[in-house]
Amino acid sequence: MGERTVGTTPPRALTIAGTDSGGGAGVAADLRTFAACGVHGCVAVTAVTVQNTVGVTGVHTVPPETVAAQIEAVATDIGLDAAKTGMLATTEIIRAVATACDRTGIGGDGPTPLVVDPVAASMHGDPLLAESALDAYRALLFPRATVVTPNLDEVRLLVGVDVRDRDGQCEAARLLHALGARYVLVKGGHLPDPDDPEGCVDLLYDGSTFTALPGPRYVTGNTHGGGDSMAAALASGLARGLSVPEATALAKRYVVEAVRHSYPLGSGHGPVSSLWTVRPWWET
Ligand code: PXL
Repeated sequence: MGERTVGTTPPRALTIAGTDSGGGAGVAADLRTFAACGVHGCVAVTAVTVQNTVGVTGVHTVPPETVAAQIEAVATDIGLDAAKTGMLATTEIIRAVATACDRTGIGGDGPTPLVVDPVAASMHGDPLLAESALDAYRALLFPRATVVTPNLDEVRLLVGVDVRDRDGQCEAARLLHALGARYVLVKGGHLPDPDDPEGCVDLLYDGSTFTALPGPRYVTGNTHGGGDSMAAALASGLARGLSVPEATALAKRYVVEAVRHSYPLGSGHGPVSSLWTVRPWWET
């Protein structure tokens, strides 16, 4: 048998996000999602969180220049087909991310699409972002974003709209789009009406057209990491060359299944299963 050449480079995506010691959210969820979507995942760690399924008890931020250096190291060697941001923690880190993105062609007019998931708090309400950093999100990241993916708590913080129904979702999408993102995805997971016949509706807006993405609403407290997985699946679709509407529709299908396969863990909120597509290799 002669020598054989093996392997072709898969699509490459970068997550710029924090770690979760409980393994449910942040970098762990993003890397699992990239893997499930057939994408090679790179990582720029922004913060280390001390947490379990009950809550976050500590946050240790990474120096902004180290965050920027991670982004530049992978962009200049490995190359990137898409990037996403998760927990960015402080104004200084947001500023460093914006500068590094500009240098490496991520977001804005650059060739690499950027998904901005404006993470502000854990599902227990523990803060993951300095309050003073909201201005930096609005001024520095939204104008560079291909898509922003806020949940309704983040919408309230960013544009001051208390969304209760579809009209509120549209109003919030318009205000968020005016901040400069090319697309806005206002997620409906936190909508107050559990009996909506359309289930859990996310709303995509491109500045002129609204697209509703309905999906079933499952009764579970185990949705930790759901938003991260949605944004990472969306980035994976973009890395594979899909349009934003196509990638969003696929990400919605993916995350619905991740929630359906969510599981209990510890004594608090368990995670969605971002590897629901994957079987242990010995069973394949
Ligand atoms: O799911 C949002 C999120 C993102 N990143 C980190 C988190 C969380 C939620 O807890 O801990 C690191």
